[in-house]
Amino acid sequence: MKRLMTIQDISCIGKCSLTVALPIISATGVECAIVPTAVLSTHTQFSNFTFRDLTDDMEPIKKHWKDEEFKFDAIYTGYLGSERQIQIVADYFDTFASADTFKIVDPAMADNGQLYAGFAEDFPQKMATLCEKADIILPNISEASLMLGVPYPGEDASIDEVKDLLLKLAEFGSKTVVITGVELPDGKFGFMGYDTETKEFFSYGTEKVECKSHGTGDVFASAFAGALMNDKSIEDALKVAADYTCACIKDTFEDPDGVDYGVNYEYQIPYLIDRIKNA
Ligand code: PXL
Repeated sequence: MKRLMTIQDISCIGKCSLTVALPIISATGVECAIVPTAVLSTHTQFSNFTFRDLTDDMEPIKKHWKDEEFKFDAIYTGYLGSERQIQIVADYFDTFASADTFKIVDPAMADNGQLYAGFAEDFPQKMATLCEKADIILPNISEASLMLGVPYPGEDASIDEVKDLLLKLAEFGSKTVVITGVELPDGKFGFMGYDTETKEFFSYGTEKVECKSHGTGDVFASAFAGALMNDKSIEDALKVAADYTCACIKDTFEDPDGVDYGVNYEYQIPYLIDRIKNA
């Protein structure tokens, strides 16, 4: 069985970060090792959330795993709990990534042009240094523009604006750069990417469901990681992730009991597995 390490927070209620990454990645038949960066009572969309920073636990976990000589097929990072963690996560990459380890950085820190509560203004520039170590980065439009220090073009950024962001992100050095949450022609909604080796742009969209929720970026990145570890190509794994995320959003939208703080990723796990195994 492949083994993936994911480094992100535990939002105890919120259907994001580790509470979606662990079940989704495990369901795809991949061992999911976790490094929690912080424990929050809820994600930061709620008011009055508790926050316990776990930065001080990350070095000892790394040391123990190094002593045990654990190996990983992929490392996937998401929401980090402090600026100091950026260097620690970079050290995780240096310690555990071999030439065959696929490194995914989702710089989860902003939406709608705004940093999530608690991050200092210079956090995106620091996160950009972590992106330099990744094989693929998966920012949304807000995270891309904040890391680049350019004006936020809005959620309805044009294709040319997104291409411009991708070319600038490519200078960080990842082989593949992807921006999620992009409005595509014909009313579709999805991702646009750039392959720095072929120098080609690519994109894929699903129907747009008028419902935006926290955690969809984490659902997308987790499904991508799981599909990739099941030997899908990068582009196919991204498409599976987009279709699965759309199915989760639709499911939530149509569910009278759906919550407004996260999506019904649970009900759609059979669809994800079917996509990975059969298409
Ligand atoms: O990536 C979503 C996310 C993850 N972790 C925390 C968050 C959010 C989004 O708001 O607040 C703590």
